[in-house]
Amino acid sequence: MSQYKIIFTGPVGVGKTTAIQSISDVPPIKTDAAAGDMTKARKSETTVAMDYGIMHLDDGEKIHLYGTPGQERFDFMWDILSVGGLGLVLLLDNTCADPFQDMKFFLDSFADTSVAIGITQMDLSGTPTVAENQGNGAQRSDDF
Ligand SMILES: Nc1nc2c(ncn2[C@@H]2O[C@H](COP(=O)(O)OP(=O)(O)OP(=O)(O)O)[C@@H](O)[C@H]2O)c(=O)[nH]1
Ligand SMILES: [Mg+2]
Repeated sequence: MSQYKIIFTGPVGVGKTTAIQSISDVPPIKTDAAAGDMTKARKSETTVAMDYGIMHLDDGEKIHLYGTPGQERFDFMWDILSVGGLGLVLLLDNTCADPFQDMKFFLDSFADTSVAIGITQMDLSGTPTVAENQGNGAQRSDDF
């Protein structure tokens, strides 16, 4: 039986834990703890180690879903979680002042892997548009 690993990453509060919780076929494992710093202004809890879930495909294949912490002070987990990954889902928050800066930062931090980019909070902010996001992501040929 084939098994794959996909890593979800992106800035604090973009929705990594929520995304894995939404698509996992098993109750996800979360490591959220009370946020005690700037993050607290946005939400009460933040991931401190990882999220984990599983998607079962029809042919018996399994996709292991790993979510990183968003806070940069836990970036030592990013490398650990990335080992053996098929690719990366990079989530960007459309309500951020400059989501393209986050895009560049995370693409630089997770070099040498295939990336799919998802934009969250588009219900709260319609800009940048999907086309504008695609234009900025085109700096790496394997994106989108
Ligand atoms: N309105 C709106 N809310 C969203 C969307 N995506 C996620 N959220 C909400 O935004 C919050 C995101 O929280 P988390 O899933 O904990 O974010 P995270 O990326 O895991 O954050 P860290 O672990 O702190 O890095 C949750 O309250 C979600 O319900 C979206 O597209 N629109
Ligand atoms: Mg989280």
